[in-house]
Amino acid sequence: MTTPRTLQSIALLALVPLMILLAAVQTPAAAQDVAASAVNVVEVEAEDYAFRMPGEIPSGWTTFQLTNQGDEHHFMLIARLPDGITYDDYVTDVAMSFNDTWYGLREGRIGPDEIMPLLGEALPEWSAAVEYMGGPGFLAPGTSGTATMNLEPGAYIVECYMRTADGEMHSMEGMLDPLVVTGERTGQAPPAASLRVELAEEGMTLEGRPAPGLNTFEVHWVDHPEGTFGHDVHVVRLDDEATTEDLLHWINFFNVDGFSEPAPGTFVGGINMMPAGATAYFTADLEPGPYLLVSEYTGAMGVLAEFTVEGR
Ligand SMILES: [Cu+2]
Repeated sequence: MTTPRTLQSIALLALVPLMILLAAVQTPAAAQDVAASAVNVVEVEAEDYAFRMPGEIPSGWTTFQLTNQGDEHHFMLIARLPDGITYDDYVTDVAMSFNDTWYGLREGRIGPDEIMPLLGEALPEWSAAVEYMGGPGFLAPGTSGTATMNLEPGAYIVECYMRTADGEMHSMEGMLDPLVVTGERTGQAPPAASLRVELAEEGMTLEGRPAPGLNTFEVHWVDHPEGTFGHDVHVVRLDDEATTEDLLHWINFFNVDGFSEPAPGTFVGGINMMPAGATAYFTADLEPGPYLLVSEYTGAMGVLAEFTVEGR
């Protein structure tokens, strides 16, 4: 499959400031696991526009089960804040700066090539040390999926930045919440996976054959494309009339008509970006038929893979 060249958008370079310290996964804390085989599932309900979830969870391997009870697609990006930085700092200094920049783009006051310099001036230095740590990817209304990541204790935020029909980011409408990860350990082991996705600068690969029903994907971030925000991965079944180009246009945040309903297909699972070197997991419930794996980040070629689920 060919990725349209038109999608090598320089606009996506805008997010470089936040990429700089998407570095190694942190060294595990010394705390003892409380129960070697426990499964720690954090149930999260997404509505238009709010997350319903606990405000405090243990650390270690954690499975987030996101169920979309709204009428729009939602996702849940998790990010660890640098030491000493609070939720309020993030809202005021990062989320609002992005929102101002988004308004400028949406209203035609700035072009995509102006975003990076503007954000570079607007964002505080500490924003480069925010660590994006996964979370369930896009899920269509009525669907549910999990993402499993190894989280260290700390102050986190969760957010969804899909956009409403009026062009407001869901994060600004209520889908931006604090989350505390405590020193207590979950004791959960990483799940078994029959499929493996590698996300690298040169593209995305899928090993294994997805089957009808629930599939567990292991995802490994080899590296992120230079000068980009970084990869995530989402499973989507395209609508009959939609093309791959429609999908890549929609999933580029800096296309003003993207990231909002109607989506060009049904997203059924995925995981948001993580640091290079990280490994994490997501599940997707699949029916027979053709699917695409797509990364939100379209600043580099080749971030697509396709597969077909054969009938039983
Ligand atoms: Cu949302």
